[in-house]
Amino acid sequence: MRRWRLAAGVAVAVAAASVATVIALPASAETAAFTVTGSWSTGYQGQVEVRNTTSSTISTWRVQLTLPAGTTVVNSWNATQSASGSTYTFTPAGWNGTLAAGASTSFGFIANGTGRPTSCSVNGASCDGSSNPTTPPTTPPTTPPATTPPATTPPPTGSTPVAQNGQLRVCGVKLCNQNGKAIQLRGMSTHGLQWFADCYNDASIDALADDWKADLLRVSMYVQEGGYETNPAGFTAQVNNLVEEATQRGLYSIIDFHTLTPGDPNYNLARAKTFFAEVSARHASKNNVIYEIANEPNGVSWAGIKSYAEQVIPVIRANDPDAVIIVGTRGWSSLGVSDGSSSSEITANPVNASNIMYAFHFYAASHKDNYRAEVQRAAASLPLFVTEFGTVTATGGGQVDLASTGTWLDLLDRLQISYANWTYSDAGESSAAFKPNTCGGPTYAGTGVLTESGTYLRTRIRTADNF
Ligand code: IDC
Repeated sequence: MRRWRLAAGVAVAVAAASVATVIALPASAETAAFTVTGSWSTGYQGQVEVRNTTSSTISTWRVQLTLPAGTTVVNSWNATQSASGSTYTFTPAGWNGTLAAGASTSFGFIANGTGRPTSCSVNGASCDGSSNPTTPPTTPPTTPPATTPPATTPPPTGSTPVAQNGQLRVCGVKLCNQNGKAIQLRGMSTHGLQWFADCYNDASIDALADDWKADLLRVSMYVQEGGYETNPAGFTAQVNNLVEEATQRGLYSIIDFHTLTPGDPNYNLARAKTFFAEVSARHASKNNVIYEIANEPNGVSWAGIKSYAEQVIPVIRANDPDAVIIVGTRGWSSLGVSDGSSSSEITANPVNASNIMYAFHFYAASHKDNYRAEVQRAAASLPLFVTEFGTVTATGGGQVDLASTGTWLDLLDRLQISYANWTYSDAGESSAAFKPNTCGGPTYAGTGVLTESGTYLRTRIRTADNF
């Protein structure tokens, strides 16, 4: 068997956002090198490059890393990941198993905790350079600049939502696929990544794609409440990783800049520009990324929201000119209704940009006929996207109102308005799709792990798409 070696970063302290390659690689074998591509006080982003330095093609690879107590892998991309205790096994994602002579591939992961791998193996062989005294150390490869993004996921193939629909665009008041056909996307929103990162892993996102047959994952990155503002590099990496996870499965992904308190998005204008410049550069070549620039503006006028949008949209467009961008609306994205206003203020003074949609959010137990009437009216003149809704009250808890939810979803289906449900998480609140304490796995598919709300949404979302 060919011998693989992994250079593991066991003893290297890495500064935030720096890149460090750690152990020397053998000169003539397949190799794998571990680097830390970003770190923060509570975790880091790791990357492993697998290289075939032999003279013949190899067809698969398997890397195992053991992490010290207190550090866990929360998600990974460009590899299939499984865990047994503290040992994490990474095998090809499906498209990156075969490596021609001299070729390489890389996969990445997010670790919660700061402990670097304590041991590693490749195809079952030890990969600790020190265990093989016959292997001479070599010079570490040149450190790439910190801004070099990890390999991004190639375009999807097959019958996934993205394979079928490709790059979306706004056509009149509808969302259209690459063939100009009006379509509806149905999916789920994450909860706050600062709280529920453990809910988003290979197996749970597999369940969303394969068992729920969803089209869409909304990646909800709070800005306050312990979110982005506390660790921009870490949260940006987390969002990027989840977009890669969605991309690997042919799902559309909404990048939600989850402003909530304070409600004026202009408070976060500088952060939004920085964040969207980074994520749009990273995902520019993808056809499945939708940008949602402000979750729920509140306590701010439509003019203030419009001004914010007209400063953030060009930042995204500079990198990713053809992506659909969604603008939040007044009164917690209620089209103004929760502020005693209406969508008329938007139609009278729309955002000066093309290929954009407007967000509408509802919580079925709180928002009923007058909100539905406004959505129906607005949908005639504004492209709408329900980027968030709950089956419960606006608190995210309380009674699940399936009657109102059903009426809402029937309306959205009829109007072909896309939607994402709050939340794909095991939060201890009735809006969560998973029962409390189920995100640790191992089971995410089926209804055994689901709440009343999750069971209902899975049933709705699983029905056939009309693409
Ligand atoms: C809620 C969460 C809850 C959290 C709270 C404050 O469900 O666990 O404590 O936010 O961050 C929204 C927001 C969304 C809210 C949700 C339910 O976009 O962040 O999540 N909601 O209250 N708008 C209307 C309702």
